[in-house]
Amino acid sequence: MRRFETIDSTNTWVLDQARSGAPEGLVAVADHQSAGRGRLGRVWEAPAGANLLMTVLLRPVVVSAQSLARVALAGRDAASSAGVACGLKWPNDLVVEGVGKLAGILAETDGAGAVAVGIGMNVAWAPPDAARLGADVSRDAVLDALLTSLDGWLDRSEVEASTAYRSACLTIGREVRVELVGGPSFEGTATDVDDAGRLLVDTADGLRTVDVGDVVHLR
Ligand code: BT5
Repeated sequence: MRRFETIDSTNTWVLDQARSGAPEGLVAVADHQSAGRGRLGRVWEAPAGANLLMTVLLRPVVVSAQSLARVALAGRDAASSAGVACGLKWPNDLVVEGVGKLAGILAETDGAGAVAVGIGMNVAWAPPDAARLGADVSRDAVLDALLTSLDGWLDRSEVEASTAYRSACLTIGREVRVELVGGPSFEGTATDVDDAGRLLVDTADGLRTVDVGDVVHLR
């Protein structure tokens, strides 16, 4: 494990290490990121020393959507061990229902079989309308719980992990508004997440499959 006081982005560092042949299981943790990233060029915010910012290198034999699902389940377990119940929101969020986003996950591939899966979890600080674990929660304890749980999820079969992901996913079964990147939005009932990590939405115009986008839970 590599710890950084400050770094641009733990995902960027792990991807660079992956390209140099680093093994599965390499973990980078930072107190602060000067260029923490979300999806689609968005910014991930966290004041220095407040939150959990980490990335793990995986070299999955399975598709990368499964890597994100396993880290999401481990993140949920870690939050639960800190006394906070959360669920998964498609495609990459951990949310506390009625409060807001607790964590975001960013899975990026190096194009050669490695996946850098980063998670930012709000521990002591959260932006307005987001959730956090609490100022008295230890980031190291959350990190330990997450890595221990992740070991367990990585040992599970694809079927077990995707079944667990589906049952923890708050989006499935919900009325949602899907906001496509730079495109129109539409509404429907989210019916499932397929093995490639795509959201299936039943709409008035038939079933739609969403690869990249954001969802708003409506009811
Ligand atoms: C994500 O993107 O949620 C993925 C975030 C991944 C961050 C981790 S930290 C360690 C590793 N290194 C990195 O550089 N990244 C990963 P997305 O779904 O695109 O959501 C981004 C949006 O979430 C932003 O546009 C804000 O609206 C919101 N946001 C930013 N910081 C937040 C925070 N701390 N808590 C809740 N929401 C936040």
